[in-house]
Amino acid sequence: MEDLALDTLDERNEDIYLEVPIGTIAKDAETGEVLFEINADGETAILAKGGRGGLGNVHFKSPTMQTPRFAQPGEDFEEGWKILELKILADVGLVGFPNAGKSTLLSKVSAAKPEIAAYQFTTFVPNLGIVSYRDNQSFIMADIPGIIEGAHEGKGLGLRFLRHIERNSILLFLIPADSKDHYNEYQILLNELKQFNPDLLDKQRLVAISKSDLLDEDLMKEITKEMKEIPHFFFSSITERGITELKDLIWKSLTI
Ligand SMILES: Nc1nc2c(ncn2[C@@H]2O[C@H](COP(=O)(O)OP(=O)(O)O)[C@@H](O)[C@H]2O)c(=O)[nH]1
Ligand SMILES: [Mg+2]
Repeated sequence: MEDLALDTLDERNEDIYLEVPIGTIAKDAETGEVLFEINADGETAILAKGGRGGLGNVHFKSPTMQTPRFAQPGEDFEEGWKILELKILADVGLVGFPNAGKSTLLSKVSAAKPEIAAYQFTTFVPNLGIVSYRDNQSFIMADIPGIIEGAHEGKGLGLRFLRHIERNSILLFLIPADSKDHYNEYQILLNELKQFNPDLLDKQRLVAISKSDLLDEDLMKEITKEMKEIPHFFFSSITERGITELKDLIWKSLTI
């Protein structure tokens, strides 16, 4: 017992619970060591251990000793920086406004059965699909709910959508053939991502013009001119035109 007169030592703080999404990894910030993962609903783990509380001097008060000058200090607690991060969701995430054709593409290239409709918010949560690729290889594609302009400001459900985008290794932007201004639509999407988290622009990007069955050669040339120097390719989930090339391109991007 030490000669301490700290009533505060008697404080017994409650445990602090942080709620995290499934797929959260806890790491030590200094060493990068993975401490644990939360992979199930309701799972708990200790991020930093608190010491057992001490006993303040009032605890040692007795009839013969009204003002004890000693107290029992609490045990040491753990202190340090930890990182909580979400695991990568998929190899490639589809980015686009509602109706860009994201869900249709995923259903075409994988066994996933996302809802498809000409309705803005068909996809509320990311749908994952395994895309088989040549010689028994595969990659995972995520159909992320459509971004709406102003998503970064928390408009509508946008913010939640943007969080999903953080969790993909490469991003495939879909600009539908019938967009009024393809170049501008791409810039708006980029801007939404940047406003939300500038690091998102460090991710590898592929740009595709979806619903290309709506285009003839002349219109394609026009779009290519419109897109300026931004590399892009055309595909259609309906006619499957360009789908093999699309998979090749994704695979190439994932393996460099
Ligand atoms: N013409 C044509 N329409 C398509 C194509 N892909 C999707 N669509 C249509 O576009 C609408 C929106 O598609 P969806 O996949 O739900 O878009 P999402 O909101 O980006 O997931 C639906 O009516 C689809 O049938 C395509 O390759 N060609
Ligand atoms: Mg959808």
